[in-house]
Amino acid sequence: MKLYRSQDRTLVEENGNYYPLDKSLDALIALDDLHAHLQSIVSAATPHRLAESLTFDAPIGHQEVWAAGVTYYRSRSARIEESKDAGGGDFYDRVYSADRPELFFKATAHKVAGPGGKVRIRSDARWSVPEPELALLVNPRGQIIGYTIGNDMSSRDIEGENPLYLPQAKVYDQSCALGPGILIQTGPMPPSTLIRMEILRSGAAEFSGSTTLREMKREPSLLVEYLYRDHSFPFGSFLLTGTGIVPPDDFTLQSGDEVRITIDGIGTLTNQVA
Ligand code: DO4
Ligand code: MG
Repeated sequence: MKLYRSQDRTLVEENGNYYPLDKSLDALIALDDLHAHLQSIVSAATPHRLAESLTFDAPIGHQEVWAAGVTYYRSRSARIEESKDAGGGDFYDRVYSADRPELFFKATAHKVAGPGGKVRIRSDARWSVPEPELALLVNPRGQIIGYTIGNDMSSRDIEGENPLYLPQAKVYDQSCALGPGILIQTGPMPPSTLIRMEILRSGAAEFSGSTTLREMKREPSLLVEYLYRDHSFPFGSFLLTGTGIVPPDDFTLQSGDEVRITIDGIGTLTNQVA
Protein backbone atom coordinates (compact mmCIF):
# COMPACT_ATOMS: atom_id res chain seq x y z
CA MET A 1 0.00 0.00 0.00
CA LYS A 2 1.19 3.49 -0.80
CA LEU A 3 0.20 6.76 0.77
CA TYR A 4 -0.06 9.90 -1.42
CA ARG A 5 -0.81 13.58 -0.98
CA SER A 6 -2.72 15.36 -3.70
CA GLN A 7 -4.17 18.86 -3.48
CA ASP A 8 -4.12 18.73 0.31
CA ARG A 9 -5.92 15.39 0.41
CA THR A 10 -4.42 12.10 1.49
CA LEU A 11 -5.05 8.90 -0.48
CA VAL A 12 -4.03 5.29 -0.10
CA GLU A 13 -3.34 3.20 -3.20
CA GLU A 14 -3.43 -0.56 -3.55
CA ASN A 15 -3.36 -2.53 -6.83
CA GLY A 16 -3.96 0.64 -8.84
CA ASN A 17 -7.07 1.60 -6.84
CA TYR A 18 -7.12 4.79 -4.77
CA TYR A 19 -9.06 5.35 -1.56
CA PRO A 20 -9.52 8.88 -0.15
CA LEU A 21 -8.66 9.29 3.54
CA ASP A 22 -10.18 11.61 6.10
CA LYS A 23 -6.99 12.27 8.07
CA SER A 24 -4.03 14.54 7.41
CA LEU A 25 -0.59 13.05 6.84
CA ASP A 26 0.48 14.26 10.29
CA ALA A 27 -2.50 12.48 11.91
CA LEU A 28 -1.85 9.28 9.92
CA ILE A 29 1.84 9.20 10.84
CA ALA A 30 0.96 9.57 14.54
CA LEU A 31 -1.36 6.50 14.54
CA ASP A 32 -0.40 3.47 16.63
CA ASP A 33 -0.62 1.16 13.61
CA LEU A 34 -0.82 3.01 10.31
CA HIS A 35 -0.52 -0.15 8.23
CA ALA A 36 -3.53 -1.78 9.95
CA HIS A 37 -5.55 1.45 9.71
CA LEU A 38 -4.98 1.71 5.94
CA GLN A 39 -5.65 -1.99 5.47
CA SER A 40 -9.04 -1.64 7.16
CA ILE A 41 -9.96 1.27 4.87
CA VAL A 42 -8.89 -0.59 1.74
CA SER A 43 -10.90 -3.67 2.78
CA ALA A 44 -14.07 -1.74 3.63
CA ALA A 45 -14.28 0.97 0.96
CA THR A 46 -15.21 1.06 -2.71
CA PRO A 47 -12.13 1.80 -4.81
CA HIS A 48 -11.90 5.00 -6.86
CA ARG A 49 -10.17 5.08 -10.20
CA LEU A 50 -8.41 8.41 -10.31
CA ALA A 51 -8.59 10.85 -13.19
CA GLU A 52 -5.46 10.75 -15.37
CA SER A 53 -4.76 14.41 -14.61
CA LEU A 54 -4.26 13.91 -10.87
CA THR A 55 -0.94 15.29 -9.64
CA PHE A 56 0.82 14.34 -6.44
CA ASP A 57 2.39 16.68 -3.89
CA ALA A 58 5.45 15.98 -1.76
CA PRO A 59 4.25 13.43 0.83
CA ILE A 60 5.24 15.54 3.83
CA GLY A 61 3.42 17.43 6.58
CA HIS A 62 5.18 18.90 9.62
CA GLN A 63 7.97 16.30 9.66
CA GLU A 64 11.62 17.36 9.68
CA VAL A 65 13.81 15.78 7.02
CA TRP A 66 17.19 14.53 8.23
CA ALA A 67 19.91 12.75 6.29
CA ALA A 68 22.67 10.27 6.94
CA GLY A 69 25.98 10.58 5.10
CA VAL A 70 28.87 8.38 4.00
CA THR A 71 26.84 5.19 4.37
CA TYR A 72 28.11 3.74 1.05
CA TYR A 73 31.73 3.18 0.03
CA ARG A 74 31.11 5.21 -3.16
CA SER A 75 30.11 8.23 -1.09
CA ARG A 76 33.19 7.86 1.13
CA SER A 77 35.54 7.79 -1.92
CA ALA A 78 33.82 10.74 -3.64
CA ARG A 79 34.00 12.91 -0.49
CA ILE A 80 37.64 12.05 0.11
CA GLU A 81 38.43 13.13 -3.45
CA GLU A 82 36.43 16.39 -3.37
CA SER A 83 37.90 17.48 -0.02
CA LYS A 84 41.51 16.36 -0.44
CA ASP A 85 42.81 19.95 -0.19
CA ALA A 86 40.89 20.32 3.08
CA GLY A 87 42.25 17.10 4.63
CA GLY A 88 39.10 15.11 3.81
CA GLY A 89 40.82 11.74 3.49
CA ASP A 90 40.86 11.34 7.20
CA PHE A 91 37.50 12.53 8.47
CA TYR A 92 35.34 10.87 5.77
CA ASP A 93 37.23 7.62 6.21
CA ARG A 94 36.77 7.83 9.98
CA VAL A 95 33.03 8.52 9.82
CA TYR A 96 32.57 5.62 7.38
CA SER A 97 33.92 3.16 9.95
CA ALA A 98 32.91 4.82 13.24
CA ASP A 99 30.01 3.51 15.34
CA ARG A 100 28.33 6.93 15.29
CA PRO A 101 26.92 7.79 11.84
CA GLU A 102 26.97 11.18 10.19
CA LEU A 103 23.47 12.70 10.58
CA PHE A 104 22.51 16.17 9.48
CA PHE A 105 19.39 18.30 9.26
CA LYS A 106 18.21 18.57 5.65
CA ALA A 107 14.81 20.25 5.28
CA THR A 108 11.32 21.07 6.40
CA ALA A 109 8.37 20.87 3.97
CA HIS A 110 9.04 24.42 2.79
CA LYS A 111 12.37 23.36 1.22
CA VAL A 112 11.03 20.13 -0.34
CA ALA A 113 10.00 19.67 -3.99
CA GLY A 114 7.31 17.11 -4.77
CA PRO A 115 7.08 14.76 -7.76
CA GLY A 116 7.21 16.79 -10.97
CA GLY A 117 8.36 19.87 -9.02
CA LYS A 118 11.62 21.76 -9.45
CA VAL A 119 14.76 21.20 -7.43
CA ARG A 120 17.39 23.96 -7.30
CA ILE A 121 21.12 24.37 -7.51
CA ARG A 122 22.64 27.13 -5.37
CA SER A 123 23.46 30.34 -7.20
CA ASP A 124 26.93 30.40 -5.55
CA ALA A 125 27.82 26.76 -6.33
CA ARG A 126 29.92 25.60 -9.29
CA TRP A 127 29.59 21.83 -8.80
CA SER A 128 26.18 20.39 -7.97
CA VAL A 129 24.76 16.88 -7.99
CA PRO A 130 21.55 15.07 -7.04
CA GLU A 131 21.88 12.30 -4.45
CA PRO A 132 19.32 9.49 -4.89
CA GLU A 133 18.51 8.00 -1.48
CA LEU A 134 16.07 5.66 0.19
CA ALA A 135 14.06 7.82 2.64
CA LEU A 136 12.64 6.27 5.80
CA LEU A 137 9.37 7.51 7.29
CA VAL A 138 9.71 7.29 11.06
CA ASN A 139 6.81 7.85 13.47
CA PRO A 140 7.07 9.91 16.69
CA ARG A 141 7.92 6.70 18.60
CA GLY A 142 10.98 6.01 16.45
CA GLN A 143 9.42 3.16 14.44
CA ILE A 144 10.08 2.92 10.70
CA ILE A 145 6.61 2.81 9.13
CA GLY A 146 7.31 3.51 5.48
CA TYR A 147 9.72 4.25 2.67
CA THR A 148 9.88 6.85 -0.07
CA ILE A 149 12.42 8.27 -2.51
CA GLY A 150 14.60 11.21 -1.55
CA ASN A 151 16.94 13.50 -3.48
CA ASP A 152 19.60 15.12 -1.27
CA MET A 153 20.74 17.89 -3.65
CA SER A 154 24.34 18.82 -2.84
CA SER A 155 26.89 21.49 -3.74
CA ARG A 156 30.10 19.47 -3.91
CA ASP A 157 32.49 22.43 -4.25
CA ILE A 158 31.14 24.11 -1.09
CA GLU A 159 31.12 20.84 0.89
CA GLY A 160 34.65 19.98 -0.38
CA GLU A 161 36.12 23.37 0.54
CA ASN A 162 35.50 22.89 4.25
CA PRO A 163 33.37 20.32 6.15
CA LEU A 164 32.00 23.14 8.29
CA TYR A 165 30.22 24.41 5.17
CA LEU A 166 28.09 21.24 5.02
CA PRO A 167 24.83 22.95 6.08
CA GLN A 168 25.24 25.50 3.29
CA ALA A 169 26.11 22.81 0.74
CA LYS A 170 23.04 20.81 1.74
CA VAL A 171 20.28 23.09 3.01
CA TYR A 172 18.65 25.75 0.83
CA ASP A 173 15.32 26.27 -0.95
CA GLN A 174 14.25 23.17 -2.91
CA SER A 175 17.45 21.35 -1.96
CA CYS A 176 15.40 18.21 -1.32
CA ALA A 177 12.77 16.24 -3.21
CA LEU A 178 10.51 13.50 -1.81
CA GLY A 179 7.93 11.20 -3.37
CA PRO A 180 6.00 10.22 -5.30
CA GLY A 181 4.25 8.19 -2.56
CA ILE A 182 5.18 6.43 0.67
CA LEU A 183 5.30 2.64 0.67
CA ILE A 184 3.69 1.73 4.00
CA GLN A 185 5.53 -1.27 5.31
CA THR A 186 6.87 -2.05 8.75
CA GLY A 187 9.36 -4.73 7.67
CA PRO A 188 12.70 -3.86 6.07
CA MET A 189 13.20 -3.34 2.33
CA PRO A 190 15.01 -6.34 0.77
CA PRO A 191 18.80 -5.90 0.40
CA SER A 192 18.44 -6.61 -3.34
CA THR A 193 16.30 -3.45 -3.74
CA LEU A 194 17.66 -1.51 -6.71
CA ILE A 195 18.11 2.27 -6.67
CA ARG A 196 18.59 3.84 -10.10
CA MET A 197 19.23 7.40 -11.22
CA GLU A 198 19.09 8.88 -14.70
CA ILE A 199 19.91 12.48 -15.51
CA LEU A 200 18.54 13.73 -18.82
CA ARG A 201 19.87 16.80 -20.61
CA SER A 202 17.85 18.07 -23.59
CA GLY A 203 15.99 14.75 -23.48
CA ALA A 204 19.14 12.56 -23.77
CA ALA A 205 20.76 10.52 -20.99
CA GLU A 206 23.71 12.50 -19.56
CA PHE A 207 24.32 10.15 -16.62
CA SER A 208 22.87 6.92 -15.32
CA GLY A 209 23.91 4.80 -12.37
CA SER A 210 22.56 2.25 -9.94
CA THR A 211 23.21 0.58 -6.61
CA THR A 212 21.36 -1.74 -4.24
CA LEU A 213 20.55 -1.50 -0.55
CA ARG A 214 23.02 -4.34 -0.01
CA GLU A 215 25.81 -1.77 -0.56
CA MET A 216 24.64 0.31 2.40
CA LYS A 217 27.02 -0.08 5.32
CA ARG A 218 24.57 0.75 8.10
CA GLU A 219 21.24 -0.71 9.19
CA PRO A 220 18.36 1.78 8.75
CA SER A 221 17.13 0.95 12.27
CA LEU A 222 20.51 1.93 13.75
CA LEU A 223 20.46 5.25 11.88
CA VAL A 224 17.03 5.91 13.42
CA GLU A 225 18.26 4.87 16.86
CA TYR A 226 21.02 7.51 16.70
CA LEU A 227 18.67 10.18 15.30
CA TYR A 228 16.07 9.68 18.05
CA ARG A 229 18.61 9.52 20.90
CA ASP A 230 17.78 12.44 23.22
CA HIS A 231 15.85 14.02 20.33
CA SER A 232 12.07 14.08 19.97
CA PHE A 233 10.03 14.36 16.77
CA PRO A 234 6.38 15.06 17.70
CA PHE A 235 5.29 14.74 14.04
CA GLY A 236 7.76 11.98 13.14
CA SER A 237 10.53 12.46 10.59
CA PHE A 238 11.97 11.47 7.25
CA LEU A 239 15.51 10.14 7.26
CA LEU A 240 17.45 9.95 3.98
CA THR A 241 19.86 7.04 4.22
CA GLY A 242 22.78 8.29 2.10
CA THR A 243 23.83 7.97 -1.51
CA GLY A 244 25.61 5.12 -3.25
CA ILE A 245 25.46 6.78 -6.69
CA VAL A 246 27.79 9.68 -7.45
CA PRO A 247 28.28 10.98 -11.01
CA PRO A 248 31.90 11.38 -12.21
CA ASP A 249 33.83 14.40 -10.97
CA ASP A 250 33.53 16.31 -14.25
CA PHE A 251 29.71 16.24 -14.03
CA THR A 252 27.69 19.15 -12.69
CA LEU A 253 23.93 19.65 -12.90
CA GLN A 254 22.55 22.36 -15.17
CA SER A 255 19.29 24.24 -15.23
CA GLY A 256 16.77 22.27 -17.32
CA ASP A 257 18.23 18.85 -16.47
CA GLU A 258 15.72 16.17 -15.50
CA VAL A 259 16.54 13.87 -12.57
CA ARG A 260 14.76 10.50 -12.44
CA ILE A 261 15.23 8.33 -9.38
CA THR A 262 13.63 4.89 -9.23
CA ILE A 263 13.54 2.55 -6.24
CA ASP A 264 12.07 -0.94 -6.61
CA GLY A 265 8.71 -1.24 -4.89
CA ILE A 266 8.28 2.51 -4.42
CA GLY A 267 8.22 4.14 -7.88
CA THR A 268 9.99 6.93 -9.74
CA LEU A 269 10.60 10.46 -8.53
CA THR A 270 11.10 12.90 -11.41
CA ASN A 271 12.21 16.50 -10.97
CA GLN A 272 13.51 19.20 -13.26
CA VAL A 273 16.34 21.46 -12.18
CA ALA A 274 15.12 25.09 -12.01
O1 DO4 B 1 29.35 14.09 4.35
C1 DO4 B 1 28.69 14.66 3.56
C2 DO4 B 1 27.36 14.28 3.07
C3 DO4 B 1 27.24 12.84 2.71
C4 DO4 B 1 25.95 12.49 2.05
O2 DO4 B 1 25.04 13.28 1.93
C5 DO4 B 1 25.77 11.12 1.55
O3 DO4 B 1 26.66 10.28 1.68
O4 DO4 B 1 24.70 10.84 0.99
MG1 MG C 1 23.32 12.46 0.76
